[in-house]
Amino acid sequence: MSFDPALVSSLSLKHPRPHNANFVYGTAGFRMKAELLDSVMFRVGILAVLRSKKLGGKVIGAMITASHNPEQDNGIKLVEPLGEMLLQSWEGYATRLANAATEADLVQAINEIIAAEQIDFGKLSTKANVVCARDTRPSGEALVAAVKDGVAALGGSIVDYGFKTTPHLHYITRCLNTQGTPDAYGVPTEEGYNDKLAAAFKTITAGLPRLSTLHLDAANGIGAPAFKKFLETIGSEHLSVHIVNDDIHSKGKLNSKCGADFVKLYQTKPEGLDLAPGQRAASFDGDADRLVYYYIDDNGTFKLLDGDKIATLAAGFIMEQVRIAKVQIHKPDGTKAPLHVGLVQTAYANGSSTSYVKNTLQVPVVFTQTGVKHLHHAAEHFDVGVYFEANGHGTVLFSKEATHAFKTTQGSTPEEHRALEILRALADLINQSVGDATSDLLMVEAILTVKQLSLSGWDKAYADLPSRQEKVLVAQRSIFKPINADTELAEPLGLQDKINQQVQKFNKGRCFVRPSGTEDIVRVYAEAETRDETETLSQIVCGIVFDGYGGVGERPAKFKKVDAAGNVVA
Ligand code: G16
Repeated sequence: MSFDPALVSSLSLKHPRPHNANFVYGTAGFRMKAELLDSVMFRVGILAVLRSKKLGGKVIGAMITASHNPEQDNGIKLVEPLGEMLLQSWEGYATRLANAATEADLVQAINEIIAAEQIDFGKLSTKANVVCARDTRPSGEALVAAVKDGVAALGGSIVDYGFKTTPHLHYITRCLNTQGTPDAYGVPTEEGYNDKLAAAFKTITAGLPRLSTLHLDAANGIGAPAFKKFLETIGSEHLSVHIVNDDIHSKGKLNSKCGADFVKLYQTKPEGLDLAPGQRAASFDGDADRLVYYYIDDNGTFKLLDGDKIATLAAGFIMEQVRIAKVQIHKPDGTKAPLHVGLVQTAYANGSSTSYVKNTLQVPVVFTQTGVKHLHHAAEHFDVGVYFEANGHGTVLFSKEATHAFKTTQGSTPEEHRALEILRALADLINQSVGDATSDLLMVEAILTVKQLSLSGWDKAYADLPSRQEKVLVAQRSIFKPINADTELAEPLGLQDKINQQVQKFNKGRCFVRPSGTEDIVRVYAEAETRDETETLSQIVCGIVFDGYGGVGERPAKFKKVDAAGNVVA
């Protein structure tokens, strides 16, 4: 016997599975009301041990967070050794374990995974190693205890890093797995992370005039204390950031009318921040892996610089530095080639941003399903792979060949030396393991400092098409089956035709419907030439979904009603 089923069963009895629950490993792991999660946490602890065993004892991360969701929710996602999200082929195992109906079924599920993955469980030399951390949610402490029980049930060892941002845990996991190797990523602590990013930021901005103070809305989450510590490390002479929404102790404040998701969805400033025209502002989400910027223009209009704008700023800047430094990739056959730059987006990317990337930056764009786990892998195919979701979640990946070229290229002019110095520092500044609000903020601030660019100056690159994202509450979101990188629905049959029929009535109209993988809702995204058209298209499609496909709760009055022929009747 490779593990002790009696120990698994006895510990599992401490974490009973709720009756009638159906758990699914979604866009970013398991995420739901915290009170339903105890058994899931225990079983994910088990899975983390199996994953570590499969990988010969490599460290696996377990992050307990529900990121942008309200405070009563929580969740867990597993982190691969180099900081990526859990391998997708293992998500099915997570779902299988979480739904095992009895202790006997749980033991059977573990045996199935061991057999399917040919894990040499009895091999004593491969001790399983797990690290965990959590955001500031009150439910986190008990849920961490359940994860620890799960790890203990299979004899693994776990180190608890306490309160950390999601990107911290991804960074620490990668550092632990690479230390002592040529790919060593850094010192596996929050201090190590802060030191690494601060040094890179100082290199890029050395000797340049400072930007005005940035007002940072930390969503009343873990990003607040984390960024305060970062500011202590870097020193106010290098970076001026004023943090608001930093109350992590008062109940109910996390992500409430603040944070990146709120600002992006409602296209307005968060509560708790007085924003005057000309001031610069940004928001993190609850676990500090998303970032959006914004300002009020001279006409008093709120202007959002979302993930699309961050991606285009980063891609444009890196390409410029690569051009100045004349960096080329050394191919195995001894020849040299230009760096292959690409951008990865999802269906939520504003149509104007995609046109700008293709036509002005002349960079290829790849579309994936929603979820950074999908974008990350698509970005790995480029030497410089820029990936961002419009919601502000993303990063830039440099291939090994690209970082090697940055290190070995010998510039011959002061401009070339400077561009090389910037590229080398960017490779340290930008988190290579996952989308990271702190690292992204520093990247944006560094670029704006080098270019001495204001937020309105940055915003001028292209004008967003008006867009709207709505949430529709339905009885069963699982009936909505997206295809074609989330741009269309295969099911429910007939719904896509109804959406298409409406979209073609609007100039530059685009609209899609997809079930959220993190919230119990369906998302409706609409885009059109004018704000009014966008609003109308959005409310028509929301009405179609609500009325015909299981809308629950009070029907929002703004949703429009259409007749059988697709004409708006109210
Ligand atoms: C997570 C994922 C993101 C995704 C977001 C919303 O973000 O990591 O990639 O865009 O959920 O997903 P959905 O539309 O399926 O609800 P976070 O910041 O909440 O972890």
